[in-house]
Amino acid sequence: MRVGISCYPTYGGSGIVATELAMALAQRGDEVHVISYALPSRLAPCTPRVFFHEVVTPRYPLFDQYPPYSLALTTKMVEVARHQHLDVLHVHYAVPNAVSAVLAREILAPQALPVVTTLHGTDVTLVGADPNYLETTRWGVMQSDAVTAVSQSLRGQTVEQLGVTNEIHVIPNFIDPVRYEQARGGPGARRWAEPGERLVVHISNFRPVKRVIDVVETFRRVYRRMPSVRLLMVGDGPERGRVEQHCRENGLCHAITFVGSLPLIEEVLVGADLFLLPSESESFGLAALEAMSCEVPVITTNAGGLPEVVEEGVCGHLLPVGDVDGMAEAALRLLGDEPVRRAFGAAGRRRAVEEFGQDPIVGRYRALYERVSGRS
Ligand code: GMT
Repeated sequence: MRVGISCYPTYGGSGIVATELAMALAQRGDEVHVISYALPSRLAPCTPRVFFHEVVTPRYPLFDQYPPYSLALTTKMVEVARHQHLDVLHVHYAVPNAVSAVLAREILAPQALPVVTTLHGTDVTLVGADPNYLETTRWGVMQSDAVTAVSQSLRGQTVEQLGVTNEIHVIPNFIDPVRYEQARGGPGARRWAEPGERLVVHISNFRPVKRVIDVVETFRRVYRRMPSVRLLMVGDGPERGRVEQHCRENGLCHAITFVGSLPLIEEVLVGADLFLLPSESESFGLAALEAMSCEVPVITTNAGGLPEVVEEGVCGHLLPVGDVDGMAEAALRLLGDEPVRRAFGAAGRRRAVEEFGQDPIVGRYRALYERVSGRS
């Protein structure tokens, strides 16, 4: 098939899932055209059968600081669909991608361009439900030929907050098991550790919803009772300055390493002892799944879709949002009991591969493409 995939290229989970899907489809023989305003960070260079199309939004004095990105995106979608003969256009993140895709479909008619929209989380819960975007987001979702959400929790929130009435298929995020097997031989996270140090890792885009101060507060409580522990903070974003300041104020700089954004996340997960994700809300929690797939136990919150990913008491612990004392206690228990910590890690890896392995999940997307394009 010829598949168009539109996504955000940055380090957010939706762009990662879209890019991994593009590469997996291409590996199986499909031709994939990725449409975005920059090259997605996860896209491996020179991947056969994956082609990148950059959305350029020209500036003009009249636009001031508001150039019409959605129109440039729609135009690029039309161009790519027309000249590359796309069978289907799959957009990741509803705002504004679903609206642009539906508009492209209307412009192209009578050429058929079925639109599949995957909802990822903040496109419903924060951005899409904002009154300034609500009507267009709902319209884009309702007009799509098929809609998927990455968890049951997100499906429920979409119905509740956007008021959409069309069918929403739950297709969870996935991991490529091989990727982590390949990293296992190398130093992984240990390259940032002193010999004998235990390593706790956090990965996110440092947005308020991730509650990064809770990461440090949890770690501070652990460090008080276990000084041979180090925190690796991976990623970047608006809260980074505030959290670095918090580390300085609490005299923790020597025990915390800010690594910045990294495209190969397995390189900071393999060899880590624990993963911390104290988010306020999380439709799925791809970073938690990636940690599980690297045999790293997860301590997180029971918010949103996280309980669908992390199994309480089996591969990690789920605590109420803001319960930094509880998270620290859970972390200390696991860090202090190596056989149990290892058993949690192994259970997480098993769950990641069995429930969220790439092949069956990519197959479900493909089946959806065949259905909407009338091939099945
Ligand atoms: O806020 C983020 O983490 C970025 C956002 C995105 O769309 O890039 O992530 C959302 O999509 C991910 C992939 O499906 C999910 O794993 C994240 O849980 C979700 N984030 C939130 O719901 C806050």
